Amino acid sequence: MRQKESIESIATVLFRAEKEAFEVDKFVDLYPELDADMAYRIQERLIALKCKAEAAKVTGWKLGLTSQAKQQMMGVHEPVYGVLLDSMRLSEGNPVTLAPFIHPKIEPEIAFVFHRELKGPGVSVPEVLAATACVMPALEIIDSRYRNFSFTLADVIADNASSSRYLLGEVHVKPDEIDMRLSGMVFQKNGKVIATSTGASVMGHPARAIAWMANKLAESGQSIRPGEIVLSGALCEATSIAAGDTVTVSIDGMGSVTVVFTN
Ligand code: 0L1
Ligand code: MG
Repeated sequence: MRQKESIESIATVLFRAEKEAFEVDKFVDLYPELDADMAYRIQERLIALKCKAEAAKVTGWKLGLTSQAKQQMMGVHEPVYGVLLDSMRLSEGNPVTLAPFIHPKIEPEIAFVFHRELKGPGVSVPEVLAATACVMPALEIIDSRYRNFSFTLADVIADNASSSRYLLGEVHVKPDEIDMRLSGMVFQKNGKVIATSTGASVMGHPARAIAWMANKLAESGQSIRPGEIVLSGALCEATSIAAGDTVTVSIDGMGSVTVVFTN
């Protein structure tokens, strides 16, 4: 009973923090029982609140903490997942106001779109690729609701893996047309290259992150459904954004996607 009440109150605070753009302190100190399993239940409740308030629909999933560096920093050996809603998707070409955000950062990713259900357990990289309709470059805006992006694993899961908004590129590539591990990525801010990497920086292959997620989702009876979009994890560290910034990700063989920020 106490856990149900804790889930409801944490989800409600995180929902309000995003809507009203204020920071909160991490919850683990107040709720010692908060672990990863409970955090995924909070995330489900938070998503239900957002869907109701925004008349939004679930359109896919995102992975976070896919790089070794981030996992080591958090002292964990697994990524995390969050949920994407149609209300989080932005279109390339429209300037994005920073008004709704707390302390946004942006990161480049490879997005997958699925034409077949992926249901664990036992999902492998070849199965992910066989179920993939196409891949494309993506920019994810993350905006943790926690003060100074300071959180534990359970806190960040509850906060829907810091998700906020995302944009997709327009060139859609079939997964058998490229070797994503070797796809070179250039990340630019205001015309300057701020990072480079390849698809292999996401757990050796972005599809490996998605296989992990399909298998993890199976633990709660969920799956990746046909038509869903999945952001497979950051290709380099996220960078902060300010009004006037222009950010572009270009990925070899997949084209690019650009976003401009305003006040
Ligand atoms: O999409 C991400 O990689 C974010 C995962 C959560 C951790 C963070 O906010 O840095
Ligand atoms: Mg991300």
